[in-house]
Amino acid sequence: MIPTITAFERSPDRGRGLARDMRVRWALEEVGQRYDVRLLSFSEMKESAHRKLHPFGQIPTYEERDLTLFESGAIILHIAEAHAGLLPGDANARARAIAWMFAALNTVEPPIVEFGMARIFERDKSWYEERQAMLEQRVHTRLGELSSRLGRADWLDDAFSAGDLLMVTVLRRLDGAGVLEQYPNLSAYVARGETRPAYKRAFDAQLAVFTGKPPTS
Ligand SMILES: N[C@@H](CCC(=O)N[C@@H](CS)C(=O)NCC(=O)O)C(=O)O
Repeated sequence: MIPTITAFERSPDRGRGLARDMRVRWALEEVGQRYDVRLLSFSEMKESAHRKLHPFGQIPTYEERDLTLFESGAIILHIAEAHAGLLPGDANARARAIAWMFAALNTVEPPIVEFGMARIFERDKSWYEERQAMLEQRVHTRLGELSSRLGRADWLDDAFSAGDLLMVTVLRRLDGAGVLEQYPNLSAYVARGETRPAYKRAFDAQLAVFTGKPPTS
């Protein structure tokens, strides 16, 4: 049975692959699993029919037979456990890859999201500049640490895993902020993720929703 995910009918990022359905699409493409997409308007996301799938009225969700999931990390963990390709076979390496999934969502994404949200919603506040400097510093702290750990490696723990998939999508949220560029190895890491064929297929598919034109790949 083909799973169904939900995505924005009209993504605020204009198809730049920053909405969180992108990471689920990418995971499905990596494991070679076809999927259907149900598009939702902002008002449909808040209706009770969708809240039965997602208590917070957000995207993405994932439906497969009698299973419904929300939270992109949980969805990707489920996909990675059900298919080969996103988690190593060795038990310890698998546990470390899952630790990187949590690190991406729990340690690196929060300061990046807060920094990004402030740039969108708080620019008109009198305290914007002062607070933004503090938020940017928090992002730099995490990026510096991540950059040191990655060093010259291609991926966070040997082979590409769901941990890298999530980390790349999280770092991409800094697109246009002029921050990631200060860490050449992290910029190269993101670019490495973006050149994966599965990434490109996922990106093209979500962009096609916005442009209304069929995907090129
Ligand atoms: N922690 C959740 C976050 C989900 C989330 O914030 N989704 C955004 C799109 S990327 C959304 O639906 N925003 C609309 C809203 O919150 O009303 C996850 O990783 O799935």
